[in-house]
Amino acid sequence: MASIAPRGRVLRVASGVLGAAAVPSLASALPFWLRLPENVATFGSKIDGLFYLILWITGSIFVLVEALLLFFLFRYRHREGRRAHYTHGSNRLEVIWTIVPAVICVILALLSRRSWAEIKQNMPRGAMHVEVIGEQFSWNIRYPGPDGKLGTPDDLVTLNQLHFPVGRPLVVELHSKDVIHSFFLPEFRVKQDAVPGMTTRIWLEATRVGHWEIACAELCGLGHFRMKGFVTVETPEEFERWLAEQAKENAS
Ligand SMILES: [Cu+2]
Repeated sequence: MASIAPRGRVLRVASGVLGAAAVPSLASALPFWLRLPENVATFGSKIDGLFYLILWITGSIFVLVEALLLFFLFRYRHREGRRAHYTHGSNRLEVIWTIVPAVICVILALLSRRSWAEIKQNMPRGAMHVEVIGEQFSWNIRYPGPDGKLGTPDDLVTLNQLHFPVGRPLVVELHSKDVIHSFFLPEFRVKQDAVPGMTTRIWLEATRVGHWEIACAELCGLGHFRMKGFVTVETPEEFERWLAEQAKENAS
């Protein structure tokens, strides 16, 4: 039996493959409808690298399998006088096509482990916190008021307007009032379910100022199509000014 390469070597080889997949020329070789939208998240390139790697692996297998299917359809088509014969299959082939995908899945899991921990498990320090509550069919966004703390009487609430400063991480505490929604910011590579009765924390950080949209990516009812919000990333000064305006409006 062939010896199994040490884990370090497997990871090095796999990292090389991942690096190659992240090369923009490979991504730009895809037709425009297969390319991802612009990335404005600090961790976005890591997700894109994994995404393109998986797309190339699954895409190549798909093309190979479909080509073989067409080939066998043609090669063994019905012909007068040709008799079909019974075959049980091949145990060796069964083992190979079970083990190869399993190994690919394990390599992908090892490759994405560090990014998963960084993006999904460890919340950054010094982040601004907001609370986002999905409800049929809008996003309620709660900001800490002048005391800088969430969950106090001076909190500010906006409807469908998520503002935050560039260059500082934002932690979103996600809730839902009614059914499952999905907080989707394509340009920030964020898509997270908002589940009733649960608090889910996610974080993101913008690389530039700009305006983008929030979508709901979970079919949540008849008005799902109009459950849209807006993201505004601005300079810290502009953000403070906007927050002060909101506080004034809330007070009046
Ligand atoms: Cu929804």
